[in-house]
Amino acid sequence: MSRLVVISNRVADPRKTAAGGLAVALAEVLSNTGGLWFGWSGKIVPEGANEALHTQQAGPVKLATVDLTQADHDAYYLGYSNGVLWPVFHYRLDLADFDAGYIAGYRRVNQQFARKLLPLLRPDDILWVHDYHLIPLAAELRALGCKQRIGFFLHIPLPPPLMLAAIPGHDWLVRALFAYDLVGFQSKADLGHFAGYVETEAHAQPVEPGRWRAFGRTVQAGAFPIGIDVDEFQALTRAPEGAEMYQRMKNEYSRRKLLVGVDRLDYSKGLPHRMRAFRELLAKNPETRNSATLIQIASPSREDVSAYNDILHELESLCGSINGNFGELDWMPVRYMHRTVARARLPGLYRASRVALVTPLRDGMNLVAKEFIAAQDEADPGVLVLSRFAGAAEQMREAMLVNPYDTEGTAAGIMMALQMPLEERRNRHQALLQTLRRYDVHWWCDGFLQALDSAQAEEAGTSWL
Ligand code: GDG
Repeated sequence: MSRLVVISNRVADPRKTAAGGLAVALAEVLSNTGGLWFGWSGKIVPEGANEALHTQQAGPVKLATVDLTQADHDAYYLGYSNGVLWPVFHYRLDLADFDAGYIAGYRRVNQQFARKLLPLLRPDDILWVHDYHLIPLAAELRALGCKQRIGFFLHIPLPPPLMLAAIPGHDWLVRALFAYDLVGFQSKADLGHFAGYVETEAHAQPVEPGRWRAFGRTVQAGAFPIGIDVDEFQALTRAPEGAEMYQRMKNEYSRRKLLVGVDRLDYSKGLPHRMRAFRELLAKNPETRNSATLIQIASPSREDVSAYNDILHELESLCGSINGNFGELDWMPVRYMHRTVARARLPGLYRASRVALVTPLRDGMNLVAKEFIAAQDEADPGVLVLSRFAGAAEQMREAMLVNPYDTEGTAAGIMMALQMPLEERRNRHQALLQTLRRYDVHWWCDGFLQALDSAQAEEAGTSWL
């Protein structure tokens, strides 16, 4: 059997729990198959001291990491990945900083990754590259003679063609995708944007369904919506820490309905919009005052990117004003935490909540929506209020779908969720759980790897860069 090699910006020890969607999913995949996981160590070292390769065996998985210099980190990670690709791919052209130096650093780090990874590869390895930090990695590997199968999965959305075309060098970026044997997206909408872009901007021809020809090469692309490990998450819900958290929350909120939000503090997650909708709910429905509490966990993220500081201040000011205006001596409407909560405690919190607010302005998928459904008590389940702009909305049609830009509409959706009769809650939950089970993380992983395995071998002799 071929060995699986996973490459992503950050590498996490699969024996420990992680807080990011991608890390959680990849740890899961690799602990099942074994293999090699390659990426950045998370360390920044002085110029000239970044040649070392660190390796470590973590159960069945070998971890291999490299360090970055400050200049590389600033240009590749903060600059191009999180200052250009993240905002534009989340439809925020206004937040993008198209500094010309960033792309050079992005390309440089992808070249370094390719050069350091190549000697570790075996001829029959299958490579799976993850996310926007590493789009040109296959092209760099191919330029060095790598012949192995390489797949790419984009965890974040792909924007519509004209928005993608706003990125200086966008054609280079998309051309780089054609060095992969398979490109996977989270949703049909993202796949549609890819097809739209390559057909209009690159004059690509669809050669068969899901396969395009351009730049002298063909590429297979498909939608592979990521899922969670439902059994593992439910076991976490029943485990002592999950059960204890559930009981504590149930006791504390016995007279009130609990609403919950769990997000990285990121402008794509729509947190200020969510707070405005919650304020609208309290203002328009006096019966919710003193009877509904929103716990919002906003785990710290990318604090060295300036747009993240702005969102932090906006959110803090909104939470403060809601509590100031509506709070009473024995009740605060919002409990806001700018901290990371231990993973073992999340399922209990989800299960004790009547409503989850998952209202991103744009999101590749959103795993919190799926975790919330998995953690519910089937006899008395809570309701998921879900943004139609989360990739998850394509699959989770029985959630209470809302438009987060519409404050009144979202507040009305939250109100309906709070008042939803038991039978309707059960019916919706049952349908959602069934989909969640069918399209879980194993389905995602197996589906992608099988498609990669059968993706047609490519002609040699293409010039990559
Ligand atoms: C990217 C895409 C896509 C959050 N706060 C805490 C915590 N979390 C965990 C959640 C969940 C994960 O982090 C977040 O996953 P999401 O999917 O919601 O979002 P991103 O991090 O933006 O992930 C996303 C995903 O990749 C996978 O493809 O779905 O669209 O943006 O698992 O539970 N975990 C702990 N403490 C926290 O405070 N322990």
